[in-house]
Amino acid sequence: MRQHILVFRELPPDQLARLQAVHDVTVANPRVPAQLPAFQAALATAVGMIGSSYPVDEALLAAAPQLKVISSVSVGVDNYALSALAARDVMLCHTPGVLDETVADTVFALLMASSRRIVELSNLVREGRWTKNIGEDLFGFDVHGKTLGLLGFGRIGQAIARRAALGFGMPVLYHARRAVDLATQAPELQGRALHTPMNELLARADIVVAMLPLSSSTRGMIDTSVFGAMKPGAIFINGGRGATVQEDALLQALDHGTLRAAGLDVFATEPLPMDSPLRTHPKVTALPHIGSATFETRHAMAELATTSLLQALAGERPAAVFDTAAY
Ligand code: 8YV
Repeated sequence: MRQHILVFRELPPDQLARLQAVHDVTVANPRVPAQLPAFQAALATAVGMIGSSYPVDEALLAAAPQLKVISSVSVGVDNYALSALAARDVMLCHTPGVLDETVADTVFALLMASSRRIVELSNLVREGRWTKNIGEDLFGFDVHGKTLGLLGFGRIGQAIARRAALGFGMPVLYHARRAVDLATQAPELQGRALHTPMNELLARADIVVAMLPLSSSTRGMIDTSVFGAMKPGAIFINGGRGATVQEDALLQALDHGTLRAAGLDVFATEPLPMDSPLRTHPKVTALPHIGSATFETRHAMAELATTSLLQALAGERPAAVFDTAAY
């Protein structure tokens, strides 16, 4: 039976065509002012929605009485009112797995760029300021052999640990709600990644990477006490969600020397406001949330999200359903 689907963020044409072949599709991006009326009108009869980067809250759900399934083109689900979805028995699909390696690459690029001051020194050349052999004032810090501390050790955290331990000879410490059974989940990391209490990890890590989802328990958890417990001169990377970090505390740590540098792909407010001190801070390498932003991976995410939506609307159990009832 053809059902009404609302596409609220642009899909690759081949994936849009898969949906249009089976269902009646409205494409309306609420972030584009001219498309907002069409988006709001379509909500009334939408049975399925697919997209990302837009808050789906109680008010929106109240305007979508027919809604049965949302397929998010993201692994993170912090844009969704999870308990409201559970209460309305609206299924939420997401895209875990297909982006792990790409996000891990992004995090490692940030880690290397922050440690070796890549952006700053590339700008020095670009701006014609390379006029003599560089001196100690422009030296960076080695990455290979340094101790990596991971806050969060899910699939992406483990992909980062593989790069660090196997590619850069880095001892890896990780902190997570529970230890991971490496023998079954990541045998290549056995003896190379250690489940470590938070304060010990912070005291020992040369580079701390946050790879945390955003939830009520992680919001603002990286605060002054966390930065204060870090090794003097540590480097901080955030590849998960900006709101897990108290950005004022981060600025303090950067300005008062606890942190040598920070590499940030995510921020509490995105896009980063023009007046954010993080945008121009000399010790910060900032990226516009590009974790998964490659042609291959964004297409793979859209493909998985489209498949999940088609399966759900056909009454099948999609591969990647997020357990909203747990929230
Ligand atoms: C998404 C991400 O592209 O998947 C996630 O959770 O953060 C990114 O891969 C982004 O959420 C889309 O806005």
